Amino acid sequence: MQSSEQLFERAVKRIPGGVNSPVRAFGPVGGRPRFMAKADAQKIWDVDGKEYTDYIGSWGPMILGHNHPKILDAAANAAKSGLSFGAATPAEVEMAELICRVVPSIEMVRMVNSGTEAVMSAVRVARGFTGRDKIIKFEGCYHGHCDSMLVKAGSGVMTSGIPDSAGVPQGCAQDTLTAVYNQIESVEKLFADHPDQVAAVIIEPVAANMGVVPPKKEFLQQLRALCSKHKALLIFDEVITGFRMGLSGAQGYFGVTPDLTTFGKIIGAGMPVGAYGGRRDIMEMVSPVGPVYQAGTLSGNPVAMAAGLAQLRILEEHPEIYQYTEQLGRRYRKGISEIIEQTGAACRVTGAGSLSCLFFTGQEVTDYQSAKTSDTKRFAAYFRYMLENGIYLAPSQFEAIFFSNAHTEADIDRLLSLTESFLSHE
Ligand code: KE4
Repeated sequence: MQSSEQLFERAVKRIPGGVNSPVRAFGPVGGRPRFMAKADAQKIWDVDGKEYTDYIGSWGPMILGHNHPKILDAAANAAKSGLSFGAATPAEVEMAELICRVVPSIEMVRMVNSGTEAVMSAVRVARGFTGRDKIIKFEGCYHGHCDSMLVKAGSGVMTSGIPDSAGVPQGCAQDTLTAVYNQIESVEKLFADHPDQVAAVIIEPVAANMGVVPPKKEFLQQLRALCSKHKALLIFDEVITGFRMGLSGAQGYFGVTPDLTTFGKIIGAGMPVGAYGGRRDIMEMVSPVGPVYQAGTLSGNPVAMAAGLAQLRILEEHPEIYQYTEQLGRRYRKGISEIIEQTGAACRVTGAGSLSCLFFTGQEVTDYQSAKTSDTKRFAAYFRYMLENGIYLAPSQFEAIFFSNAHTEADIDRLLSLTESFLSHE
């Protein structure tokens, strides 16, 4: 097999940046991406045969680790009966019933093929249900790449959004308003400035795309109350937190009930799956029952459903997995706090459950602006040091560390000792 170098030389000629998703390109950390050949449990091997402990886990889906035998068997057996029919199948009913059983806020759910598709559809349903156009999102939260979510805060004078990507028309961006994470006042102001115009507020209940920024105490509860007061829908984007913070996700962990929820990642166990769901009266707006159109050739794909169901059934049968993965997260955060104390390093550690982040800044991180005070050059040096020592972290300061049921306490302790070595000598 060719080396990562050789493969990358070929890839860049035929794929933009040589990758099929930008974050994989190692842009912020320098060097060239490793091309991966195989993974198992908490390990991953590149095409050059180098072994790493994997703390990306495909960006969240691998909460049970890679190659769980029951998941592989389920997908393989389903594949033998046919890869896709474009017709209703029993597995889709099983999946819908399971999600509705374990996530109390969800009375109906529609399967799609990615988190982006789930968010795009949920936003459309919210607009169709309320008859309103504006959506409030939070600076630093990422909700996939649909046009209305690729919008950043307008300059101080502008309250409506400005495109955060070429190709997003102002006509679209202007209906997306941006608030500040953990600052309820910023949301109150947007509602006041746009009375009866806001269809929904969408939030990552634990922000994990600006590094990991948990919600301040009561913030989610305040957001819930504000949406109810203004008759706007509250959308929890649980593409990362869903089935990771617990069976009923962050909404169960924090005890806050959204009107709509989006899922991805874990519900597909590594196969392309997304979903959106919520209150029955809202979801019955969706075609073919209601006037909001949404469709997909491979939605509810039988192989993807089989893999996702296998993973969710294991999580439902073994909820102790959540105590274990949270304990790994706490072990990591406690260890890092002690290392920061001992070394005096200008770092902050954040996290919730099995999600964590090491910020290379001395400031407390509570939102996007404070996250951006991180020294990304220091992070890049840390990333390269860890990679050389067989630790595969997200190649960006503004992502998460994902702990899984396959990681061990010894893995965490090695992650901590290597981090201490780096911070002691940087
Ligand atoms: P996908 O379309 O990538 O399946 O999901 C989009 C999405 C939606 N909502 C949240 C909260 C998300 O984190 C994501 C995607 N997460 C990134 C990682 N931070 C995916 C990795 C990538 O873009 O390659």
